[in-house]
Amino acid sequence: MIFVENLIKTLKKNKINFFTGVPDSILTSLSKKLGNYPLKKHVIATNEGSAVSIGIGHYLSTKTIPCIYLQNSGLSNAINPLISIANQEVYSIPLFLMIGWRGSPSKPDEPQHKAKGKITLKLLKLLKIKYCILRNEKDLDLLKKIIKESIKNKKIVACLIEKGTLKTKDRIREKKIFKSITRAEFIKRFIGLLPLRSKVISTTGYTSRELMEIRKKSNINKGKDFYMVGGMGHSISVALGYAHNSRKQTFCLDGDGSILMHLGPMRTTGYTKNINLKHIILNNNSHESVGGQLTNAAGIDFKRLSKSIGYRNFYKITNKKSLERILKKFIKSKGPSLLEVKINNGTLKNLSRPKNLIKIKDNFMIN
Ligand SMILES: Cc1ncc(C[n+]2csc(CCOP(=O)(O)OP(=O)(O)O)c2C)c(N)n1
Repeated sequence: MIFVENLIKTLKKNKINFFTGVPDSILTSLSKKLGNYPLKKHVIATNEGSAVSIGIGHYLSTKTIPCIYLQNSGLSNAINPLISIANQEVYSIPLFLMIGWRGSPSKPDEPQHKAKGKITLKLLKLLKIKYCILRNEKDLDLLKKIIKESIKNKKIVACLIEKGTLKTKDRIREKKIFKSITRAEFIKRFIGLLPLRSKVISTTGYTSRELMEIRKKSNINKGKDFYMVGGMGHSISVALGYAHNSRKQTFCLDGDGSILMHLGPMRTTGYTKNINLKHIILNNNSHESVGGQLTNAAGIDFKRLSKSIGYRNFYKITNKKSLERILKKFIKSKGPSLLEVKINNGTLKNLSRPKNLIKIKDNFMIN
């Protein structure tokens, strides 16, 4: 076990004072601490490649090493700027990566995390990134060593942290939230109103888990689901690829963190003009599935954004009263249409996780 306060202290002693990254559940206590930092010292990025690049820019202007935090699944987003810009054979830019190691072979985890967890160390070796694994406070000495090496040789280094390692000395206070619409309330109405034989592609995290749970409990079988258990940010692209070759009504149940991770495909959706494609953003302005860190989606005018990039229609739901009326209009509309649903944080308890993924895929592919 490691206190996050001691981890941050070690970084500060080694002149690491700037943080950027994409939140991860293993690193939640770090995110909570960074939540109190000024923008100058902490920037939440939309994807891990962008976080690495912000870190590169930080080094160019300050000559100090940034801390880039990420889940190991995000290593794939990060690889491009890591290998093509920061790598020692290119610009040789020192960076410190703090990686939440989901699917580490010593911890039970979900199929998508197991697959990435197994190859994480191999990936780092292939990228010639020296790493240490932080399991207890003694390991902070290893951390000091590799940071020194990073400074001296101007190279990228990393530490890996497994589930349950980081703790905080703070008492975590649960925020009381005023509930208008929750994700679950929306999903219940949504699957009730779905046209027969429609398809739903749902995003990573609580959205897919709640959709699966609500389907199971309510026994509503109109439509079939494909759960994006990984590949965060790619749900709309999968939905687009599906709708492009099908006459089925195709719905993408997306999150604000997810859509911001890869915003470009919204433009592809806009210009391909598929009439059967309907895109829903469940906007809670946060990465709720990994601890509720801000996404900063709150200030975005999705109406103007969607119109300017070619969506035919835009709808918005902000309260329970108008939910059903607007949802019906959206479902009937000619796509591509965007529906923004303002939701409050709050998730169903004891959610199960999609497990038999091959069966889910096979079932989705049957008419
Ligand atoms: C590439 C990648 N980076 C980070 C994560 C960790 N992660 C899982 S869900 C999630 C938050 C998603 O936020 P949002 O789409 O707004 O949905 P919410 O959790 O609020 O329902 C994050 C960051 C991931 N799965 N994949």
